[in-house]
Amino acid sequence: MNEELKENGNINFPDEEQFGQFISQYRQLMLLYESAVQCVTVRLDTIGKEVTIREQRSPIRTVTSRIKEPHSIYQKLQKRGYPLTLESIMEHLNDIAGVRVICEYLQDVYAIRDALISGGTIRLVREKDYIKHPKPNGYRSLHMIVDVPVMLCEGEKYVRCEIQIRTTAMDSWAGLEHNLRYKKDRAQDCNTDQKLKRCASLLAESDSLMQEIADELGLFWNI
Ligand code: 0O2
Repeated sequence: MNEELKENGNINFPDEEQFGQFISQYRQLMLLYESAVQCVTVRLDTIGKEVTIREQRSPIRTVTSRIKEPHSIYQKLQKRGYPLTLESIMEHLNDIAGVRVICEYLQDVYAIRDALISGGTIRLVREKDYIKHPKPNGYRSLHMIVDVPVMLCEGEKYVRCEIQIRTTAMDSWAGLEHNLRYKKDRAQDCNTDQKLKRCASLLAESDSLMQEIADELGLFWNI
């Protein structure tokens, strides 16, 4: 972060002490986001284990998480015209803490979503359903913005976190597209974009068929 700020040079700190204070507060803020990620991953772990005991299968393939890098924080704030301050980070960015859940079937996506917010500890703030409403490029995933309780010495604090839930098929597409296209400065290429979109449709068809098979076998669960 220090280097980032010095490089970009868009914050003027009157002295080293104030700069040091900013860095210390930034670290505390990131600790909050790390704790939020832990809270979500622990809940997901429990959901996975509960369903495995009941249904003899785990609906969750993998859970990954990340805290947004300082340069990405800076770029996103700058792109949207917000100042690089701690208040601005908290107010304007929902995805400093990010958790991605990869699951087996389409129905698992929504069952995991429901299980996460059942009980009310994790509070749903907003949802973007790019599965029911895919992005024009073919991107599919369920995005949840949630508030997660984090216990601090001075008491409980709710911290924002983004959870992306998708099937393995959606994830394989998103991974490749992320490398090829997303935020890449390559020249627009209609042919590539159309092919990528076609791949997304084929994978979506496969997800629907796999769900049909799961339905026929009665692989349904909810919490
Ligand atoms: P990165 O590099 O993955 O970290 P918001 O402020 O939440 O309303 P935002 O941030 O545009 O607006 O949210 P949105 O649309 O929910 O997308 C957030 C994240 O979803 C992205 O994070 C990507 O991880 C993923 N995503 C969205 N669209 C696409 C896409 O077209 N292709 C791929 N591969 N991933 C996508 P970041 O921070 O933009 O990027």
